[in-house]
Order: sequence, then C-alpha cells, then structure tokens
Amino acid sequence: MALNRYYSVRMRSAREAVHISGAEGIYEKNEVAKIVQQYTDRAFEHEKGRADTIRITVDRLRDRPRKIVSLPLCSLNTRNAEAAQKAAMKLLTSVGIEERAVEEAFKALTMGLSMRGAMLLDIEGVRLEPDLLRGVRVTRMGINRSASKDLSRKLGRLGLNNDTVKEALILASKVQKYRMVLGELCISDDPNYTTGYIATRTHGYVRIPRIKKRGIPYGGRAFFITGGEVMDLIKYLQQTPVIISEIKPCTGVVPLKEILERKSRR
Ligand code: WAQ
Ligand code: MG
Repeated sequence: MALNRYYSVRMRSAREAVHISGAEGIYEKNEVAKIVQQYTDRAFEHEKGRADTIRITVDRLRDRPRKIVSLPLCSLNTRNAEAAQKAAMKLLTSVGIEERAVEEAFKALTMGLSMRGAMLLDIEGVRLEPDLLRGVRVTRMGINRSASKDLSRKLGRLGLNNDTVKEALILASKVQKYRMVLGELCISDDPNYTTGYIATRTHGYVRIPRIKKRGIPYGGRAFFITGGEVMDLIKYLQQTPVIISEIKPCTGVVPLKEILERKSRR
C-alpha cells in the first residue's frame, strides 16, 4: 500500500510559558518546509507579543484526509451582547437545541474560566465531555491550495480575508460534518476580537458581531450534540483528518429573519 503523502503541521507559541498563538493545517510533503517558515514568522509577529518558545510538530497522517465542502458564511449585524445572545438563541433553538442548553453554554462561556478545547452539551444542556476543565480539542483539519485561494477571494470581497476567520470556518466545517453535532457557539478569547459565530448545517456559519464587550480576555466553544457515541465523536474531532476542498458562498450582512427562513441545500 502506498504511503499517505499528507502531513499534519501544528504550531504553538508561548512567551514566558503563556500561550500566544497556535495554527495547524494538513499539507503535502513538498509544502511542509514553506509552511514551517510561515508558522514561525507568524509566531514572531503576533500582536500579543513575540514568542520565545515556538513548538512545531510535523506528523505524517496514516489516513488519507476526507475532503469536505465548507459551510456557507454570512454575518448578522447585532448591536450589542444582548442582541447577539438573542440571535444565537434563535438560531440554535431552530435546529432542535433546547433553550436551557444555550443558556447553560453562555453561562459557562462567560464565567471567565478558560478551556483549551470545546464543551460538549446535549440538547438539554448536560455536559458530556470527559475532561470538564480542558474540553475537547478539534485538530487534524486543513484546506487545500485551490480552496484556500477561493476562500481568500470570497472573504476578500467582504474585507474578511484573515487567518482568524479562515481558521474558524475550517474548524466549524469539520465539526458540522459529523451528524451527531447540531450546532456550535463560539466566542473568541482574544480581548479585542468581539465577533463570534454560530454554526449549524442548516444555516451555515453565521458571524455574530459584538457578542462580547471589548477587553474580555476569555471566550470558548460549545458543541451541541444529539444521541450517539460520544467517544466516536471525540475520536473524529481529534483524529480524523479533514481537508476543505470546496468553498460555499460567503455573503455580507443578512437579516436574521432571512437566515432563519433560508435552509441551506447541504
Ligand atoms: N478545538 C476546540 N476548541 C478550541 C480550539 C480547537 N482547536 N481552539 C480554540 N478553542 C476554544 C478555546 O476554548 C478558546 O478559548 C476558544 O475556543 C476561542 O478560541 O468570523 O479566534 O482561537 O469573525 O480565540 C471567530 C471568528 C474567532 C468569527 C474564534 O477563537 C469571525 C477564535 P479562539
Ligand atoms: Mg484566540
């Protein structure tokens, strides 16, 4: 059997043992050296400060990555955290998640505890991740070169062509590909990044501006899931390599009503 030619490349940087930035992707062998260079530059130039430790891990993948299509992207124009939470509630409850689960997620995400990974909640809000402090890390995801170019072009028209949006869309697309997952809520832990998102297969990736006040240094992710084997889901999230190879439309601000009426064709 021919060896798989794909590699996972991951980077983590820190300054005085405090995490600064991370990045990861899936690449072919001939791209690895260039990506290591890019990740190094990125760690040195990060706005949170120059890293003094950069760890880069390169692993050949045993399995061929699964090719998937990205979620379509759009934005709401929420004015403040209250409006943002209301919109998030409407989107998530419209796919069968109960109100109390969404409330539980917001409560946990605004409490000020920082988790490295995501919370898993069932539709009633019961926490299901085995490690409640760490959460579940999604890893082994990437985007191929042609899809990355297409995504940059589509996001560029909206003034959104940056690593933060690209990487969040890649992660959310991998997560929503698994049928047990009904939705995701994400709030950045970056104090200056106040746009979060909701992702569902029905509505796609919906950006939600002003979901938190500027200056708040914590955030997090919650995945809402229905019945099924949680351990299989965790294995998928952590280990199954997935590559975005096609990009759905990316649009600017859309009224919430329109998003709720629109059913995506996926
Ligand atoms: N797997 C699971 N959870 C993660 C992962 C991961 N790979 N990476 C981060 N998290 C969790 C963790 O609790 C972080 O504190 C939290 O998510 C936020 O992570 O379209 O930058 O890297 O403009 O701060 C949204 C972009 C950006 C919205 C989200 O997340 C837009 C972002 P951050
Ligand atoms: Mg961050």
